[in-house]
Amino acid sequence: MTTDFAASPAMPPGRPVRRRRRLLLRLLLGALALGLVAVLGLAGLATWLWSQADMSNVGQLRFANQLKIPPLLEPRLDGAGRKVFDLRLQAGTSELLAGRRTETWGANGAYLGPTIRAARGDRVVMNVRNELPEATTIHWHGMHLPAAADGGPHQPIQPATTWSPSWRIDQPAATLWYHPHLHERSEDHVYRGVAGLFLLEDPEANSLALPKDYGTDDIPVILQDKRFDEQGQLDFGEPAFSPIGRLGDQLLVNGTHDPHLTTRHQRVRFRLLNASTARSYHLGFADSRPFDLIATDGGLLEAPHRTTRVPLSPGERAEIVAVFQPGERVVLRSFQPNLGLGSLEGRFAGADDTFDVLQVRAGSELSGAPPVPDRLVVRQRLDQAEAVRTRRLELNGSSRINDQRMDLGRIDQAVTVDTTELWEVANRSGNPHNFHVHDVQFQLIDYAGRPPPPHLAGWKDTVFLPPSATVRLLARFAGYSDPELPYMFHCHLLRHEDNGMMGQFVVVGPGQAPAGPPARHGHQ
Ligand SMILES: [Cu+2]
Repeated sequence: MTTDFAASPAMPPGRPVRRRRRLLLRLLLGALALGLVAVLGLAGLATWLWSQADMSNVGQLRFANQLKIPPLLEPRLDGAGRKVFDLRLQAGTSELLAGRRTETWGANGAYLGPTIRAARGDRVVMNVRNELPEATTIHWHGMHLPAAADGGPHQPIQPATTWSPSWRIDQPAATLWYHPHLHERSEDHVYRGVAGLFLLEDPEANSLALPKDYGTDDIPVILQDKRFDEQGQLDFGEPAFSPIGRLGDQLLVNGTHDPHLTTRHQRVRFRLLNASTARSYHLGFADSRPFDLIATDGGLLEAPHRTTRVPLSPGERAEIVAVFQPGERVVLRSFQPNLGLGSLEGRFAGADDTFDVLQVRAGSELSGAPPVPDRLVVRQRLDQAEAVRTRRLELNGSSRINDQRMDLGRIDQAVTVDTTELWEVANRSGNPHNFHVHDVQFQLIDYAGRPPPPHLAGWKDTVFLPPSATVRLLARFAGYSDPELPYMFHCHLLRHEDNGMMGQFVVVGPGQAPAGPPARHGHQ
């Protein structure tokens, strides 16, 4: 090094080597200082992002607003004795935050939609009129129905047109819901506000001593997180590094910000629906009082499960019954959800977030109600020995199943009608996912190698899958076959679904083949 230096003809006289060394030392120190500044800057940025990633409204609410209850949609009977429900999808403005008008979408109103209620055996007709500025769909989440009525990406409803599917309700009492499912647009349309409950009743459930007076002691709790910009409009941006899409820092319950519920009932049933696009919740009361979990996605459990917490990933439902004392106030809260992630990824996926959901204000006198029965329903058990086929589905990255992105023109699986199948679903990524199948309710054989815990032991249509977890489920594909029109299976974290983490299956008659690639009319 010094040799080269000494050889340089441009060197001034004197002590070039020492001067050169001094210069090098200064450069080195300068570089070190710059590096230190950069490292500190990055650390500062990382710390800032870290601190920003932790979201909570705990301690910030006054519970100032009475909880809104979505109205029940009254059907009319047509000449054939069918119950006809009219839904009108529309854009409008809503006062989601006090004093602000936010542009939103809804059904029969500017935000969310009415609660639909039907009973087992009813024949229903759903008239879905699209007054929105773009095509969308309405999918009946959790419903057993013909593929043509399913409302997936193959049934787009163009603006200013009406879609009128019809089917017969043929499944147990349950808390289902409806929401858009347009190809690549589900997250956007649900986030804007199109969603509602679809409650199913049956004689067996009605005969049980459970709170069932809608809006009185049977309370819908539709959970959605939102982010608002400075103008009070829905913010379509998202927090840095989120592996699951948009996460909001404000919570709405039935479209109500900062809500409370006044009750005159000692026992209250809450129908919890996670209608968020990405956020998982971990629900319980702030004082950790026990409550009874009585139902999950597909309906009542065989027996109530006494617990203090219930996890709920996007699309999932849970029904709980809680007991209140006269005059007390207690907060329903979402505690930090266990997403199965490390502390770094978890923080950016909402694992450190806590939200006060709803303050319950019990009146000074409460009308009593009998305790939740020890036994609820007798549930038919699907038998693993009857499974005619095992399918393995691997969730890869944040946009693929079995290494393929969703293609509306490709049928991924063909199932024979009136058979039971075993599906093995494996999360092979470092991201959290959940798995939803259309048309059926399923039963878990095992969850991450263990017997399913009580909250996953009943009928399910959506199940959370932390990284590396595998779940084995049984489903019976009864009744409806259609070699042309597929149903969907997908991740219900809607960004993942929109990115392609979805596949298609047809249910065919015995010996029948799929009718070939479906028309790609769902494409935009
Ligand atoms: Cu996912």
